[in-house]
Amino acid sequence: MTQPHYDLAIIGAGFAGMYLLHRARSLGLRARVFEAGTGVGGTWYWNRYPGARCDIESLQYSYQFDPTLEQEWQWSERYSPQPEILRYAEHVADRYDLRPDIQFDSRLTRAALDEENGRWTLEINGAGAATSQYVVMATGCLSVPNWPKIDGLERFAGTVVHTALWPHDGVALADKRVAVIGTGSSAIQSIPHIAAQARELTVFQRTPNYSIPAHNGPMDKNHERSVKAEYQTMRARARKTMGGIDGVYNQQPSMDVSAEERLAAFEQRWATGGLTFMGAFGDLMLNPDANSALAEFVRDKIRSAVDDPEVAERLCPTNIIGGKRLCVDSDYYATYNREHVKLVDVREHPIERITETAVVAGGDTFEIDVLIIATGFDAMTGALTAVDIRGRDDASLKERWADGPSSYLGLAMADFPNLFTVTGPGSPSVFTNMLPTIEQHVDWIAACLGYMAERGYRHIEATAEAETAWWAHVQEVAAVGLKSTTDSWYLGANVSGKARVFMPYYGGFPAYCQKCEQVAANQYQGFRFT
Ligand code: NA7
Repeated sequence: MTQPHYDLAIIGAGFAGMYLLHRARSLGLRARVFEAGTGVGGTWYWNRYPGARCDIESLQYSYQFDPTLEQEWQWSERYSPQPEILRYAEHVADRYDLRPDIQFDSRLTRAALDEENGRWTLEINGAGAATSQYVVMATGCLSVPNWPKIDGLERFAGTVVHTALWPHDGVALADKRVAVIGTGSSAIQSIPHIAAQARELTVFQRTPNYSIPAHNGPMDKNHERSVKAEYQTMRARARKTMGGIDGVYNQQPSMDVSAEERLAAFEQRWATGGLTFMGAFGDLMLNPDANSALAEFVRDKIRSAVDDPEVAERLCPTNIIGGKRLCVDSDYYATYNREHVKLVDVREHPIERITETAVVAGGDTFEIDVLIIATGFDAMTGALTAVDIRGRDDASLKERWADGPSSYLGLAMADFPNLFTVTGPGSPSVFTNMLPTIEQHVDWIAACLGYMAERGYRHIEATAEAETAWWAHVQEVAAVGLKSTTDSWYLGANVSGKARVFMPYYGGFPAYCQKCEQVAANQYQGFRFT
């Protein structure tokens, strides 16, 4: 049977894949999206755990390519919950009639370059399915769940769920004895909701995290009106910030002001809530003393929120604040004041094994009905190395990245012609508001494909020199300040056996955009066309 041939195969129907399909149509390309799930939405399709919501305000975490969509869509809360973001994704799919070109239940398992005709051969769900001139991996930065290696996990006879693979029909938690392993953002968002339903909740914590209150609530209609009245101005302001998030960022070093002034600024940020907390001063991620003053401020907040001083101390992080991604919560710390909620520090009481009915840690047996795994993701590279990608001379991307990834601009790799990544390693991605970042990448790729079509070019490939130079710059920038001094998933430190290499670009969204624009303006400098 002859396989269909496409100009462009897009892998993933999250926000990146959907927007790229929309752009591809406007370029007249025959595009097909292959999506592993049964619906659109990517992250918001998979992560359905209770309490899942965006940690960036919805008026900012939304598409800006269509001003009519921007104006018409109404968010109900400051930080929208997962079901609403998923509805938004579904609305976008319908509004731009994307579904006819999206193939669901279709996981890309292999993509191999056919060097003779310069096409990619794609295997979907393990079988040959299509060929395509271009392939764009719109597979997300946090899409491959990381499972802990715990003796006996497969023996547990109750319900086991990973937060990132939450069943569509939910998990029965009411009156159950529940355990959560992990205290990252997913756990911190879900724990108050789980506690509200469970009979007993035991949280197994390896490293405490810093979490800032969301102060979430219904959308303030006046605020919405004022943002929408000047939406483009706000978006333009956001693009000039390091993280692509509009907000007030004070550049003044905290060590230049008195302790009282510092405290007042921290208090004011705490009252505002959210990720711009770190924007209180300019030196918080540069100067260890500044960072430790802020960390102590948050620890004091934890101590005042949690009644039992021992539990409070266990919840207090001691590492750099902002080293790992900051969490944004609603009532996380106060949840530990509830009688039926227990916190187990697995550094003191390591999880020994899981039996058919219990978690055994530190010699104690915790009988449970439901085990919730909130241990995060094989971040940034996981979804790319999960596919057997074969480039020039059968080069395997997975093998090439065994000692850590390397990429030109997080967009393309040498020896993998006509293959692009959206928000790949080496792009600012997870340090930014993902929606504008995705749009910037998609716009860049679309412009590049348009440029090639106009000139009759059929192949584009990053040069090894450009890739090496960019990656050296990514590493050089990562070493600035305190960010890379903490074990985190930015470094691959959360996955056992994964190479420790700092993966996202830490030079900021504006510098990155400027570089991408320069590359395009200089006839795609660092790329080779044929
Ligand atoms: P994260 O932030 O990677 O958190 C995972 C948590 O699971 C973290 O507390 C880990 O502790 C813990 N973990 C991982 N493996 C184990 C084992 N084996 N035993 C005990 N605890 C473990 O993932 P999330 O899903 O919460 O959030 C990911 C991102 O999604 C987040 O940053 C936002 O951007 C949205 P560790 O810190 O590694 O000691």
